[in-house]
Amino acid sequence: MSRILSGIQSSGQLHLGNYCGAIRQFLDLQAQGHEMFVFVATYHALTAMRDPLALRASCRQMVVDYLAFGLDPAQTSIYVQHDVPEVTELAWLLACVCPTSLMDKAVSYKDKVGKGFSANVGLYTYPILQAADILAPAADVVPVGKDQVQHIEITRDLAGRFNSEFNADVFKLPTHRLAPDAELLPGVDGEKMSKSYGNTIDPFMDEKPLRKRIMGIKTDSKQVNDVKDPQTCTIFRLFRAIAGVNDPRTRDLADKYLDPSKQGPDGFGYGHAKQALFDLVLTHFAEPRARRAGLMADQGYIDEVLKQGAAKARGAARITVDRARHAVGL
Ligand code: AQP
Repeated sequence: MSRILSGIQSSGQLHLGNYCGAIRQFLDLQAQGHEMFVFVATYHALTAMRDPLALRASCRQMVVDYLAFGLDPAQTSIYVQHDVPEVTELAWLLACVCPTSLMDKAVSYKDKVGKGFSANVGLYTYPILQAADILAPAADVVPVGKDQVQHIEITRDLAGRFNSEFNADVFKLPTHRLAPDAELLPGVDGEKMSKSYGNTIDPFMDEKPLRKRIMGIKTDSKQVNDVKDPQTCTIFRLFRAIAGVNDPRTRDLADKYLDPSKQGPDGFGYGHAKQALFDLVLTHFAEPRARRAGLMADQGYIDEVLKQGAAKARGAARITVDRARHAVGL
């Protein structure tokens, strides 16, 4: 059995990209019986957020949503990043072996600055903090979406450099795990679905706004009787990511793109595809949607989950940080 670690930034509401890229993997790995650490990355969110109330609310909501999706605190330690100060201590030790050229190569920093995010030092060095998140509890495997693979490579690089520069065997090198059929999910505008780009679909939305959101997905101007390309269509890509590549519903939808008469004499348009996606989201997330309301009403339970999760994460992290301090001569 492996030790698994992953986290999501509390920079907004969880979305279908986070679910397909990360959360679904957490659930699979939990079902396989691995030891799990899943956290809310509040300090990472702070690289961009300037609204304390929104940060606090998003952090709390993310914990509720982890539980609603089916993370089980009996097997998965759920915690918030700022409750484990050992991680930020470790980040400094790692920063001291990190060449600036390694940060210069990180594409997510360039992407975010390119999209108008403030070019602050926290954002620039965020892969170092992410490395500390992973190395502190000595994780073996990090489930991520495609956009995060480079950061796991940076983590391995920093762990190897530290071990070699201090001639000590402090860190084991983790590996990343991509979701089967992993792809970067597009948002309603066709760009990467991202909390901070305003293009997300939230699987917990009430039905009416959810429908409006899905009906607003950008498409080309092909008409009901035109042949359409499923591979380049945002609606189809979202449907396939949720239902699965080999699911008969996905194959049926692809068939209708390629032969609109399969829907009936009136053809098959993007409106039909959007309706199919809306129905799929409601069925696929029926249980989490139902569980969420009960969890929101039980804040005492959420506090207890976080307390226990932080205690477990701190215990594991302290061992690593003490070894790292000893290795550097502190
Ligand atoms: N569009 C996506 N498709 C597939 N996987 C995705 N992930 C995020 N967006 C997609 C995966 O979700 C996990 C947590 O991501 P994160 O919130 O920590 O960082 P992020 O990738 O920067 O996510 P966002 O939504 O884009 O947040 P903001 O806007 O705040 O930067 C990761 O495993 C990620 O791969």
